[in-house]
Amino acid sequence: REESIGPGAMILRGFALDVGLLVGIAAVAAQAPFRHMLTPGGKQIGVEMTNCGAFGWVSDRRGYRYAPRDPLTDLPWPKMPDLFLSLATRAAQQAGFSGFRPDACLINRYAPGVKMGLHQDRDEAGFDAPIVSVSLGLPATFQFGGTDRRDPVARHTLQHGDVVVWGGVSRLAWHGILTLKPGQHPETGATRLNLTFRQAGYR
Ligand code: MD5
Ligand code: FE
Repeated sequence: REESIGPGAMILRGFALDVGLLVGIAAVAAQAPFRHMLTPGGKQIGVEMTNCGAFGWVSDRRGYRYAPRDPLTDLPWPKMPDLFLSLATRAAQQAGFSGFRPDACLINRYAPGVKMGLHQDRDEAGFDAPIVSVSLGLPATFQFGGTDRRDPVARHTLQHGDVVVWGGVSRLAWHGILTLKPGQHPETGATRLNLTFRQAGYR
């Protein structure tokens, strides 16, 4: 159940069905709650976010960056659960990227009506390592373009348990999530969760 969707990009359908992932997310969120961050322009981001691992992605009026501490509590982000690390490493391996060692896991929470506009992930220190993304809960339509903003965009539905690995030139592809449709998922309720594993590379 592998689908290549572009150069270096692969969907592993149903690779992440372990309920331990949801337990892990709940444990992380108990220490570092989901929150709406602010864009540098001062607008609230619709997706609610938290992080685990050595570094977490943060956004505020000063910009986008990776930070070792949660700005809400000034504590280090919660440790990345072993299950998260092993799942991300195995997924990368399966897609042909050995030696993936994520130091950052961003957890995105979508409610119906929420989207993530087209963007590139460029806040990491390097782009050689892939990004591994895990979808849980309600399905979403993923938009996947090229490295140029004007390149054509393909759409893929991501379901509960799907993992996508983005490496090679796809690492810098433009991408986004269309507005989440209302629904109920037996394991997450009216919610989509996404785990995004990265080598942020700050040391
Ligand atoms: C999500 N998250 O489902 C999406 C999809 C993010 C983000 O985009 O930045 O948190 S993860 C898909 C992704 C991640 C990194 C690179 C690429 C896609 N890509 O190059 O296409 O919440
Ligand atoms: Fe992204």
